Amino acid sequence: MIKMTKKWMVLTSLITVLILGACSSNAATGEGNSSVGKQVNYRITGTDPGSGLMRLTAKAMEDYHLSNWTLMESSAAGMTAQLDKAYKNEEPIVIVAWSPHWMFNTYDLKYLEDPKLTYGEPEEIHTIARLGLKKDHPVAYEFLDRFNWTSDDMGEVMIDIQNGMSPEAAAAKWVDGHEAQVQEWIEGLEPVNGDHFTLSYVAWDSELASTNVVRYVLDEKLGYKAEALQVEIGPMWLGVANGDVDAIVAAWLPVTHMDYWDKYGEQLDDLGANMIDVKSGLAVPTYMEDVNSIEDLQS
Ligand code: PBE
Repeated sequence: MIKMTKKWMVLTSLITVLILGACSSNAATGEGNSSVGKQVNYRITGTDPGSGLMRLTAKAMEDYHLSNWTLMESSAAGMTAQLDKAYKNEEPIVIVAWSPHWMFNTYDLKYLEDPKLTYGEPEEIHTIARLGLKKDHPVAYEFLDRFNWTSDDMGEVMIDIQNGMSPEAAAAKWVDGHEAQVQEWIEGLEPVNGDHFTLSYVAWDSELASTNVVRYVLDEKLGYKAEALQVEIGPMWLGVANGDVDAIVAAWLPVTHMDYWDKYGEQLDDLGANMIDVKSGLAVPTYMEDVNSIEDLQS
């Protein structure tokens, strides 16, 4: 009788092991009890080094005790390529994400809850000018001061670019299709005669859209010869602070680019928000049903 029970015990534990094994093969969909960390090799798919989101994610890893996780450097395009690959195979992936971004239209994604508010509340994208711009280029300055739009507006440009249109053509299409809105930005401004103007931006999809729209308006409506230089985030802030660049429309404040603002703010003219209610954080595909909060990455 006693022997029999032991046999049964061995058998039941064997069955348990088998069941657990079977469950972990469900890892791809986030089901079963394999931790999300194991499923993704404790990797967060990041974006460009130096970007606000990389700094905030490093902080999130401290705030949420994710010391065994690694934040992988990439770029905005590299991140979406990895997301696309994982998504097509329904594989688990944890990414740094921000909106507005076309990825939220193309894929079913969810932001992970951030109860410690490491990524802050929804924030704004600001237009920043070099000191002296108002005096040197009053027409461009006034337009930039008025420039503001919504994430839906920006989404139209981003999706056209994503569908293969050049950023210049997508921006031109948007401006030509939104005459009344553009007119508000330039009402009463006397076009100049070919003055040079320099914008710079980082190759984030959101800023590719906004910078090209602004450049097109400066060129086509206000008589400037404007160029848009694509740079890394550090040089973008430094360039406008030291006056090499006239303006940027890519400052995510007050949280994401806080360190750059702290460093250069006194040498800059903040023209205020060109978009409100923008957001960033960590996100996963919605098929990872059991993962809803950054805290869920701890197990
Ligand atoms: N982003 C897109 C940038 C700002 C815009 C969220 C990747 C960043 O993290 O700095």
